[in-house]
Amino acid sequence: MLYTVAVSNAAGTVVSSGARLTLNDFGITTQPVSRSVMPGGAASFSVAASGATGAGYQWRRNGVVLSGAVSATLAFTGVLAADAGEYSCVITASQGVAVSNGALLTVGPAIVVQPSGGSAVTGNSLALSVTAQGSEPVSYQWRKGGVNIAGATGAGYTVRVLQLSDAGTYDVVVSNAAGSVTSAAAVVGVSVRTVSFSEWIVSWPGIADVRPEGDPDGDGVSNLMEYFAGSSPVAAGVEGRPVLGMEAGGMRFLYRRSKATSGVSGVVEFAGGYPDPVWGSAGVTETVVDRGIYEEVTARIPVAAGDQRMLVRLRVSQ
Ligand SMILES: [Ca+2]
Repeated sequence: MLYTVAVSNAAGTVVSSGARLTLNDFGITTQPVSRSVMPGGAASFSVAASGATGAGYQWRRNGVVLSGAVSATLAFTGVLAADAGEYSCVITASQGVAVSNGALLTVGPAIVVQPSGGSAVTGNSLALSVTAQGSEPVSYQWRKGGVNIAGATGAGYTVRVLQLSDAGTYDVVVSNAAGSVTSAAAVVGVSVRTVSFSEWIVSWPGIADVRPEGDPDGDGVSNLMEYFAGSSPVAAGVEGRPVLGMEAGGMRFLYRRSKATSGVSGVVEFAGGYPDPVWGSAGVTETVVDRGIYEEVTARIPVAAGDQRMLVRLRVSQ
């Protein structure tokens, strides 16, 4: 561009000789813009400069030169967690060197190791964990049956004292600024811890009689029967006692079978022929209802025509 100057006064006007002015307006006109993308997605950064002649571009990630990234646009397809970082571009032209602003690539979380469930017995603990990658900070929310678990916001979640109600399907939602991903479901099974009679009976504080046939609470139910039913041998009560009733076609005998036992079995027997009974269990059918820590068993006992008197018992043995 050619500039001249005219100077005037009463005597006349003088026009200067031309002076050439070169405007060095080399500079970045388009800065890269921060992006958020989920793993596997696409993203790009672009720069543009004005007044650049013969510009060359060199992108950097976290200040480190990216080999081969020498275009005005840096494009990603199939973004990985490892791509997260701050990107800037150095533009080199005959007019000088300019460095762009930094732009962040925030990559959403990807789950690298899924949580796995398992089975455990009541009273034990069970640890669930997930391994995820993605731009920090990453947050976690564990769920059971799709419902958030209060306070379960770490990469690991431990159920300390398992109860039957802890059985279920767990997953974890992993989030960061770019988005969220939900883990695979981990199925947790919980079964009742079993204990032998000899371990069980001495676990009652201050128990006076630990024999299977003992009845320290004086409720007419032996220790072995209390063990079988899951009732207390030191607190007299009717909970868990068998109940006998009549129904069409026979008798109904309801009893409780604890799941916490081992090495013990119970058989419903009946006898006619009073007063000289002959015990047997032929024809007895049972239906079982799961009540969590015990099973509720309904035994049906056939009654033959002419049976005037019948005895029914639950025989528990170990
Ligand atoms: Ca008793």
